[in-house]
Amino acid sequence: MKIDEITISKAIIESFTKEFLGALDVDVAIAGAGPSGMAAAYYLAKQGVKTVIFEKNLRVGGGMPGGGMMFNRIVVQKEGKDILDEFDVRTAVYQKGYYVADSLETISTLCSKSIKAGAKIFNLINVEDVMIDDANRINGLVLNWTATSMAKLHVDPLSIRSKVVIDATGHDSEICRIVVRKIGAKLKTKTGEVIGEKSMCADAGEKALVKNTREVYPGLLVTGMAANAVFGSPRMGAIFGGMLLSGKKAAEVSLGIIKKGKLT
Ligand code: 48F
Repeated sequence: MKIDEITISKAIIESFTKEFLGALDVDVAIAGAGPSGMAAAYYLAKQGVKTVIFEKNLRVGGGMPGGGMMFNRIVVQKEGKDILDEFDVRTAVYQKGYYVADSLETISTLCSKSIKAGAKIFNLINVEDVMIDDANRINGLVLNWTATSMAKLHVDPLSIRSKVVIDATGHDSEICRIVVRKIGAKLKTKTGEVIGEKSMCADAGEKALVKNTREVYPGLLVTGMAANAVFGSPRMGAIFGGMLLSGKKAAEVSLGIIKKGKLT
């Protein structure tokens, strides 16, 4: 068989376009393909929930591949290890209660398993705004190519609709900041604003993370480091159990919102 370049181009364009069209109206749209966003996507997709992630970078993974200060290892506690076991990611006991994993094995497995469970992940797409209904409830995302934003080209975006949006954008909590800035909305935080993360305290940060994983504005959930940043809790560095547990909880909360919506 002689390989034809145009057939390759058609295969890519048609396959991508079909998948992108399928992502225009979903149950859950997640901004950010870091560990928390991909864990959330995995647990949602596994339950048959139509889930899509938009990631602005070329590669998925957020802060996980870098491990701690570029030593590509992550640490998890017992609860995190249980999740890694479920994903079939290998861990080694370092000492009682501390488990070490390869950050690249972990992130590539999270990515692979969430896609195989049915989640769609689109990289190189920046979430630049949210979509709102008449009551200012968030009901979708506004997207543009990252390259367009980087080049500061004046190109209008496209929009997708979703029942739930999850901000999984990490330390910057970009989606929550957009909501405060553009809708003038009050978040369900003490100040109504993004409070901002506190300095490193791994124990307190990990403990606060799952509690902070919740609906912060109608239609908008926070997960991962974005949750601690929004609610003013500490950062925790290269311990990642909380990120996985937070993603799992974000999936459960989303599911609850979707089910409630179906009843009304
Ligand atoms: O930062 P990130 O890994 O967030 P996370 O899931 O995990 C945090 C840890 O990596 C680490 C930590 C552990 O203790 O503190 O920082 O909470 O992943 C966030 C992803 O969101 C993408 C960003 O490129 C990254 O891959 N992202 C950020 N803003 C946008 C976005 C945006 N506007 N549109 C699309 N993707």
